[in-house]
Order: sequence, then structure tokens, then C-alpha cells
Amino acid sequence: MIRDRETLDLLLQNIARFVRERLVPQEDSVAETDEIPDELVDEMKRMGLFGLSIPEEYGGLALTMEEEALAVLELCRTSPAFRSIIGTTVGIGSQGIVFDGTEEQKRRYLPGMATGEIIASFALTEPESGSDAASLRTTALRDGEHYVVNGTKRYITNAPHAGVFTLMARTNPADKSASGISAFIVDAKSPGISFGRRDKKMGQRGAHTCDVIFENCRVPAENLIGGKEGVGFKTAMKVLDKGRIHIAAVCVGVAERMLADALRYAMERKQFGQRIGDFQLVQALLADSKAEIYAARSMMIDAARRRDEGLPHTTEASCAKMFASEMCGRVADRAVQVFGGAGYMSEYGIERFYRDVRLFRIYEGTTQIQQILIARNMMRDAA
Ligand code: COS
Repeated sequence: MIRDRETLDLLLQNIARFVRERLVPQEDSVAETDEIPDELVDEMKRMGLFGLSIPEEYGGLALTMEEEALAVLELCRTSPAFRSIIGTTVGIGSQGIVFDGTEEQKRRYLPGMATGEIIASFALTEPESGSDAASLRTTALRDGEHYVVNGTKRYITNAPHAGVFTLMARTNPADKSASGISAFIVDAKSPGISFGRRDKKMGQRGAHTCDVIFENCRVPAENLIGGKEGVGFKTAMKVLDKGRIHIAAVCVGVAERMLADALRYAMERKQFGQRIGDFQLVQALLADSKAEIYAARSMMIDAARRRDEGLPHTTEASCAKMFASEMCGRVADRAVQVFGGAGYMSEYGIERFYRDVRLFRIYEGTTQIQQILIARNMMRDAA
């Protein structure tokens, strides 16, 4: 749903200019240093990018899902690590509070997230619990006015920068199912929290993940999201439903960028006395990519609109995330192919995208998890 086309277009133009003039020129240096310069993060804060999804009364831009998806798509016509710095605050780190938090929790945390002063991070995955999220072992045991948290969270995006974690932990260890899990807001500076070394990754340099270790970390009982135990898994699943549409938009944005680069190269590079883009076999690589991007974009927009209209969208979110992330991998592969030998060389940047986008098929639910979700929902709906 687009509320005001003119305002949205202004935002999209602003983001497009920022990407073109500020982010694209720094892609190489970010990949080299593994750091996003503070001044770029400050610019993102000033543009309101951390607050895209935060309601207006807490200082955010309160974009609808369709608007957020279009904004994110625009931001992703560059290295996806730039999106990652705002991604957890816009998405999985904050939305549990937006959906299920108490008024007091929203007032306390959301305004800082909207300005980017508080980076929010989502702590679900553990060493022994990835796709099987409901098997998580981190415990949060009530002790007077606190919960005492013990456990390790793994591959937590933005953990090294986080001000706050949305943490999923088991408040009822006797209940091994999803209903034993609760969600908390945890201040990253709480005593009892320590951080592992930054993970070395295949790509997305500039985006940081690490382990977060909780040892007798005392969390005030008032930080239990919604003040209710046993519903944290549902909060996490709702957050991921929305997150998957967001990731589909990320995939479309990066794919459009890679295809634009491949197209430019195909029109410049000459072999056998003509542009390689004039060869039909190269044209097939470009055309297949164009059609698949269009399909993914249409799915992403449709899923976003369903969400905005309050319709069920779990299946559509999974379809869009699955198709868009797989599409993005194929587009990356074809883009490298169009570049030929140059595609394998770092200086052209396309091999960096090829590595960066590999993550999309894995995080916020692997392709295989999306397949399970889609088929399960189909059978449930048919029964
Ligand atoms: N919205 C609201 N509630 C939901 C929900 C959703 N999208 N999905 C599940 N639930 C509810 C269910 O209705 C169920 O509640 P009841 O017991 O009251 O019926 C409860 O949550 C447990 O759901 P379910 O039985 O489906 O749990 P499973 O253990 O079978 O979940 C999947 C399996 C695969 C769906 C889940 O573990 C998952 O999404 N895994 C991937 C996790 C992931 O994406 N990790 C990425 C890391 S985070 S970046």
C-alpha cells in the first residue's frame, strides 16, 4: 500500500542519490576494510533510514510494507552490507517490540531505534538451534523482579554494534516446545553479556556477526515483551514473516544492480569484432535475468500488499523470499558469466556480489525451510 506517492518518490529519489553518490564509490574500500565509515552511518541516521518501520508516534517514518520494500530495494543497488547496518533495526530487531511490546516498552526503546541511536539486533539462532528454532536452549529463569539468562546465541547480525537485543529464551525449561519460549528486550551493556570474535564470512564485509554469550545475565522482568511468557516463538515467527518480504526486496535490489552492471559490460565489451551483447547466447543470460527479477519483484510487491491489507501472507512471504533469493543467486552467476574472465577478478566487483548474495538463500530461513513452510501451509489450508 502506498499512502502518498509524492512523499514516497521523494524518499526513493533521496535514497537513490545517496546510493549513487555516497555508497557505490565506497564499495571497494568497505570490502577491503570490513568497516562502514561512521560518516555514512550518520548520513543514514539523518535520512531517517533506521526508522523506516517504526510508527510515527515513536519518531519513525512508519512506512507500509510496500513502501518499506521499495525503499530497501533502492538501498540495495549497492553492496548489501550497507543495508545490513540498518537492516536489523528496521526489521527483525525492532519489530517484535512494535508488534507485541507494551506501550511502556515501545516508548522506552522505539524512539532511540528510529534515530539509529540504538541499534537493535535479533538473537534467536544458537549453536545447536538454527532451522529448528523452537529447539533453542538459552534459558531465562524468573528470580524475583528479574529473569536470569544463560546460553549462547550464534551468527547474530549487528551484535558488535547492538544497543539492544530482542532475545528469544526458554522461560519454562520443562516445556521443550515452542510454547516454553519467551521474548525479551535486553540491553547490550547488561552485566553477564559477552561477545565472541567477529565471524569471518564468505562475503558481506562491512556487515558484522558474532556470538553473544549470556552468563547469569539479569534482565528486568519488565523487559519481557508484552509482559507475557510463552509467546516469544510466535513473536519471532511474526517478525520473520515480515522480515522475509524485506529480504525479498533486498534480493531484487541487488539483482537489479548486478544486471545493470552486466548489461553495461555486454554493451561495451567487444569480441569477434562486435559487442558481446549482440550475441544471442549472451542475450539469453540478460533476458532470463530480467524476466526472473521481474517475477521476484512482482511476488515481493504482492506479498507486501497482502500484508498491508491485513490478509494472511506467511505463505506468500516465504514464496517471495525463496524465489527472490534463489533468483538472485542465478542472476549473480549469469552476471559473472557475462563478465567472463573479468567476472572472476576482484577489480570488477561482480565476484564480490556473487559471494555477498549467497547469504540470501540461508538467513531468515533457508530455502529448504521456506519449502517446508509453503507445503505445510498448503496442506493445512486444503485440509
Ligand atoms: N505467525 C504467528 N504464529 C506462528 C507463525 C507465524 N508465522 N508460525 C508459527 N506460529 C505459531 C504456531 O501457530 C504455533 O502455535 P500453537 O502451538 O499455538 O499452534 C507455534 O507458533 C509453533 O509453531 P510450529 O508448530 O509451526 O513450530 P515449528 O517448530 O514446527 O516451526 C519452523 C518450524 C520451520 C516454521 C520454524 O522453526 C522456523 O521458521 N525456522 C526457521 C528459523 C529461521 O528463519 N531462522 C533464521 C534465523 S533468524 S535471522
